[in-house]
Amino acid sequence: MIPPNHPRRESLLQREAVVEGFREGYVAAQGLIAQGRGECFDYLIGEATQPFALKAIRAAAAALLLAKRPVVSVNGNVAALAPRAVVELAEAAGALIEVNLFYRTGEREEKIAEVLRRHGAGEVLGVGEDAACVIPELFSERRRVSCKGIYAADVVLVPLEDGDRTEALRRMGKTVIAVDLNPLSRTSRAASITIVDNVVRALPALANAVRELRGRPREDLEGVLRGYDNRGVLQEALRHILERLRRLSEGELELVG
Ligand code: PTJ
Repeated sequence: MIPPNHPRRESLLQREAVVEGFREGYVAAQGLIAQGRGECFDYLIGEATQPFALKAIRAAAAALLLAKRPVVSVNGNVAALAPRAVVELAEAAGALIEVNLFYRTGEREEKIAEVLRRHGAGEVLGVGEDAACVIPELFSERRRVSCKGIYAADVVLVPLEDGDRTEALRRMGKTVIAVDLNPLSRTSRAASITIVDNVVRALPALANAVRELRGRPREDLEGVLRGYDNRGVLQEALRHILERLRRLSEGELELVG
């Protein structure tokens, strides 16, 4: 039980959610390590959605609204941390939801689909026989995808993704939106749009941005996308971390929590 006034309550609740998902058998053991890495980067960016993430969120919302076949990909960690946010985002963007796992087992797929359904999802793709199509040149179990989901998608949102698949999806001509707290990861560098933020904050913020931009003329949305520079956004994230560490190290800034 985490006391309501604990200074690190939010972070501890997220950790507990991932551990609980592991105990229930749908978060991979490696997912616990990924969460620890994420916590570390979240510390560095200040555990808040920063301006560089807001830029990426706006571009991602435009890409989702312009998409013909958008898909949200879900793995164990995302199912544990933000199941309701996935469902709300998919509804707002008219996107399909697909389970796609790096450490794939039929049992985990089923359990994740069940978690999503418990949080309001209708159809969940990528489970069992549905993952019958193959992403070329990819050797992890993530190569198996739903033929009517990720395989046919033009825009794929991949929270907590691995670099290989991001690159493979880009080679297939898809727009890849990543959510990754690590601005140095291969995924961050290979994605078309990288939201350097915690999925817990980024997915609801993205759903809001989609609702805000919905109804804007196509040309406006295309303008938002044209003006977006992912390399510049990642450099901004690194400058933010650098400046924050400098201010902390010189006593200009105090940590709260
Ligand atoms: O459920 P599966 O089988 O598909 O496996 C999922 C994991 C996450 C285990 C798998 O994709 C994996 O091994 O990922 P990596 O290579 O550890 O990368 C995870 C990335 O997500 C790292 O760059 C972390 O910094 C980042 N990350 C971790 N937690 C969060 C996060 N980014 C955003 N929000 C988080 N909460």
